[in-house]
Amino acid sequence: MIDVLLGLQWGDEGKGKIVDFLAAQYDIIARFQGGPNAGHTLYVNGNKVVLHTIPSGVFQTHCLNLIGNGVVIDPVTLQKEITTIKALQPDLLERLFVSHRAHLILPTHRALDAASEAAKGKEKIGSTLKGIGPAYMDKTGRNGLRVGDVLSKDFEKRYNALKEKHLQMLGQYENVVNWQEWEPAFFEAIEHLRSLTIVNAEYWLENHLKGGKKVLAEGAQGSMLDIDFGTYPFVTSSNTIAGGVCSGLGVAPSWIGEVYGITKAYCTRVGGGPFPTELLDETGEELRKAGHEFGATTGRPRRCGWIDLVALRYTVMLSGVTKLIMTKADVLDQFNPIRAAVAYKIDGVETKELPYDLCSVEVEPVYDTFAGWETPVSTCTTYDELPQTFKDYCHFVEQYIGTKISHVSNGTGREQLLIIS
Ligand code: 2SA
Ligand code: MG
Repeated sequence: MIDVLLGLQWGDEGKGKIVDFLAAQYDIIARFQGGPNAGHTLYVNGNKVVLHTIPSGVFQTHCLNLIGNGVVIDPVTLQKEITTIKALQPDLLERLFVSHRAHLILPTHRALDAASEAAKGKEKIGSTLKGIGPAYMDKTGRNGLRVGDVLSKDFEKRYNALKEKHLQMLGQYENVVNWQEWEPAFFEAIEHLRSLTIVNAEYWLENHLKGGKKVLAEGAQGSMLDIDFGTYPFVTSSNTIAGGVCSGLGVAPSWIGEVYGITKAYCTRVGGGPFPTELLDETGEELRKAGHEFGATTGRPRRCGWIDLVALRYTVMLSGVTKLIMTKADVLDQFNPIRAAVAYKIDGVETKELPYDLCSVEVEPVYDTFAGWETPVSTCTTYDELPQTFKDYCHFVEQYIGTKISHVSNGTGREQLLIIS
């Protein structure tokens, strides 16, 4: 079977830590979308490691790791990441596999990302500037270069042809970054990419599945950043919901089993776009401090607010989440009261459904209020030890969403994860 793990908010729900924990039960961890815009943070033997392209199963020595066809790969970032991880995990390359159908991010994709964002001014998406949008545009525009192409004799010719197209596009922008200085590292990284294990991943996976292996599909970004269902146009360029797994790995829906959905006990967003429960006051600032809410890839401060159950119920529905995981519960220790949005008021009318376009309407969140626990939960080692006020909060979330919470993360440590069911 393939189980799926996804972020249910705007990313940074703590997917890296949970995959690292769950990986013990799986044989293969596979990334199915996104690219180096992701930042999955893991703590391994006290070392903080941030993964961007490589699946979070690399620190479980029995796990094979697959970068699927739905991922866009920046060869330079990948090479750097491999060098860092190899120092901690020398057998990495024996357990890393790359789909030949995954698309490549070129230096000019990054230049286009930067130019397009700069031209948007106030309307900018808040892209990570990793070239994600332009690379996916070339994929759907049928111009892209794929991993399999690096094995072809005329790779450089195809690269130059695509670069020419990009240069024409870049011609319409005023300030273009000096992408030429990125080219030598790009070609060095292409050489490195050729040395990796490039596989026909859909057959590779099918063989493993038929052989009884257990696979975990690791999502990146979050469901509210999904290209179709997120807060468009303030989204990323891939399908981040469970539907993306089949097209992003080449597996049939009948293989999908459990869907783990991760939510923070509160909510964050990095980049532009609507965020109904955002707190622009001191409480928001306190949440950012207590939760160390800064982008794992760009270091940008994350916007913070209360949990948004309207959005959460929507994303649980979209992916058919079977197990809900709540992370960063300990961050709320010092807050009293705690709030959760249970409806949106739009033009004086309350709704529990996500509107078509959150950008063009004025949304006033309707909150339910809960007593805070005002005691550190990070030292609890079982769910039973948690304060009753905390359990009441969890129970309310479960009731509202209609899905049970299976795990609560109460700290950054690998062992700080309470199993409920
Ligand atoms: P992009 O780069 O084109 O995909 O950006 C489009 C939007 O998607 C958001 N996005 C993210 N949001 C949260 N976390 C992400 N990963 C990094 C992290 C981000 C960072 O883990 O912290 O370090 O800043 C991520 N990647 C993309 C992005 O903010 C845009 O709103
Ligand atoms: Mg992240």
